[in-house]
Amino acid sequence: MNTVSGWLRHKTAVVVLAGFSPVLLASDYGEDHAAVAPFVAEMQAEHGFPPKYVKSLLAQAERKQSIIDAISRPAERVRPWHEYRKIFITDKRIAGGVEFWERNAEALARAEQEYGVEPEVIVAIIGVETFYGGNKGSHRVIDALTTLGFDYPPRAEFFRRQLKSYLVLAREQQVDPLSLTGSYAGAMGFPQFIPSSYQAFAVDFDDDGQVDIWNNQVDAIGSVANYFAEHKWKHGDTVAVQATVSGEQFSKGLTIAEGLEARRSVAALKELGWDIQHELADEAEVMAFEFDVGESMEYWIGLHNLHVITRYNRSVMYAMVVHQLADLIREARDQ
Ligand SMILES: [Ca+2]
Repeated sequence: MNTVSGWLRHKTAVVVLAGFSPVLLASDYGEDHAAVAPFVAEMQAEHGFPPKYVKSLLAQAERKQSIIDAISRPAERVRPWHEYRKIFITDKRIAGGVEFWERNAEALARAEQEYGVEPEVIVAIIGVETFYGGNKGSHRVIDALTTLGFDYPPRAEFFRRQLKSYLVLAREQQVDPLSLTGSYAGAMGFPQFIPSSYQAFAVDFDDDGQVDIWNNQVDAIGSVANYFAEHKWKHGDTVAVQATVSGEQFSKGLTIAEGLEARRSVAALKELGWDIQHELADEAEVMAFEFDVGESMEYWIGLHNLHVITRYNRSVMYAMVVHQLADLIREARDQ
């Protein structure tokens, strides 16, 4: 606790025994927090963690009001595409991508060979997520996951599971779970993997025995590539194509502003008035969406690979930013 009022609000007593110095410091996640005992018991039953060890870790975790505030902040108004795009697609981020690629050319080429994911896609993901590692997040992961898992009821179940994954991965990697940092929601390292994604997809791509997405760019590259491969990325496939629309029916039944839910067959879209200048099978299922580009609207068809990018982050604008940034980095590098 950092403040006097925090001390006063807090239930844990500071015990001062006669003749001894203060022996018990207030802890946010000591045994008087109702969520601690069941969690400790589950970690023992499910993963064989000694209760004493888990208790001592939790007792060193801190409840961060800033984390609760960040996650409960009302959703920003949905920015139109042209504003959203400007945040991520900048000359600086394109140049940074070219540099990151140069620095990691060998690993990126190997990732393309082993996982079938183009270098520019991997670079763009790391560029959008953390500006190539420049902004990996400064919250202690233990604080983020404990605060949200124990003191944020709307998402408690999800974050409790992440906290479990996190303690398990720290044990496997022999790293101190009190030392690692990430975003306020516990997303970690260059690729901002949450612990369950780390466990499912992170790889030791430089073969040094550690799966280190926090400090090792080679492992980060292999891990992003593996994530995409596991979600069935198709090397060389078109990601998205522009379309034109005509008539009054083109948006019928499509929540096209959201994009993701608007999966339709090409044949069905044609009937609604979509004209797609790209060879696509009539039965192909695609995403149809519109983007506000300021003065007008653009109409897009997202193909399989765009859907794969949304598996990284469920937003069609996110996926299109990654896709366009990837192309721009590739162009800048080829010049
Ligand atoms: Ca490694």
